[in-house]
Amino acid sequence: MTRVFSGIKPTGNVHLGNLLGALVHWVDDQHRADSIYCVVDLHALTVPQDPAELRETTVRLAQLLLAVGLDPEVCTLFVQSHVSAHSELAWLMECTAAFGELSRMTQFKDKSAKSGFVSGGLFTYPALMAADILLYDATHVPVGDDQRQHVELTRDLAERFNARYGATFVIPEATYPRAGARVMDLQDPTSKMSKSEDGAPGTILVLDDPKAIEKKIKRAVTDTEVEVRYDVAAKPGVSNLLSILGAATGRTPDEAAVGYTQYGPLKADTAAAVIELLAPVQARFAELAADPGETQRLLAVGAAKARELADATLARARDQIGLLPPG
Ligand code: ATP
Ligand code: LTN
Repeated sequence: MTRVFSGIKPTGNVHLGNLLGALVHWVDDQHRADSIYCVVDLHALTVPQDPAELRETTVRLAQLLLAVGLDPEVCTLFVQSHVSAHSELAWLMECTAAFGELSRMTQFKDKSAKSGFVSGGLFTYPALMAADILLYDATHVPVGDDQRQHVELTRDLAERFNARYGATFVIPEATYPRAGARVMDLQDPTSKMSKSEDGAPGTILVLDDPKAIEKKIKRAVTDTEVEVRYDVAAKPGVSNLLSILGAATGRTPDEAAVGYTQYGPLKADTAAAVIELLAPVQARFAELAADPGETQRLLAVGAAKARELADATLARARDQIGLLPPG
């Protein structure tokens, strides 16, 4: 049986990179495999959060995932902190992980070097992520390339736990989106488009209005040639527009390039395609945002489904490691 699990943090704004690089694949996967998706709010706590803002971002992200096409009748969608087994198994995973291996996580090294306050949670973050995945006997974990090391660690922890205490966990495998699924920043096409403050000119947010999208794409950095062709090394800006246009219209970047001889029409058509791609998502989001009670209800249903699976795995792990049953 194939079971997919993935998570997304409720921080920042969801952008076109998240949508094309991850979320559209989640939507596809839900029809092919038993799929479980999680808004990982506990992971957001590794850096200090404003409480009201965190609550707001968590609901908005869930609404956005529903708007993009995750169907709670088909997949399981829930908020991490609603299923307490995540925190409990995370402790068992922290005690299974070695200090040295957590110290080698490049994301920890990068993030801790950059921030003034380094929480203990930032260090043990990968143990919580391992718990997320292992609780559901996930076989496949769709993630970006930056999460490769964390999924490797999850496999190591599962294997170590199984070897020490007997077969408990399924060993998961990471899956990565197809090459070319990486959306780059419109102003700096050699770095990936990333979450950022509202209004960043290089990032298209899924909830940007058509005017903002047009403006950002019109101002996208290209190059001094005039030829339209897909060549990431020589023409990163134009290639990024072609991959966006291709992804938004179900074509490869090379196919999308056919017929263009100037940058102006390429930009205009890319903007139009992105606006058309996002319009139904934005309309569904507006409906969901108008009825927060319905989102709460759907998340409660998701959490109940998730809890059933997670509690069973947690009970197995508790038993194997020798914790006395509560009776
Ligand atoms: P950021 O660095 O902007 O915070 P992120 O990768 O940390 O982005 P996540 O919430 O961790 O954001 O990402 C959710 C998913 O979106 C991940 O699977 C990630 O690989 C994918 N993703 C993020 N940015 C891009 C991008 N520019 N192109 C394609 N996929 C992306
Ligand atoms: N660490 C991931 C988010 C994440 C996740 C997970 C992804 C938390 N738990 C479990 C897949 C499976 C990130 O920063 N993108």
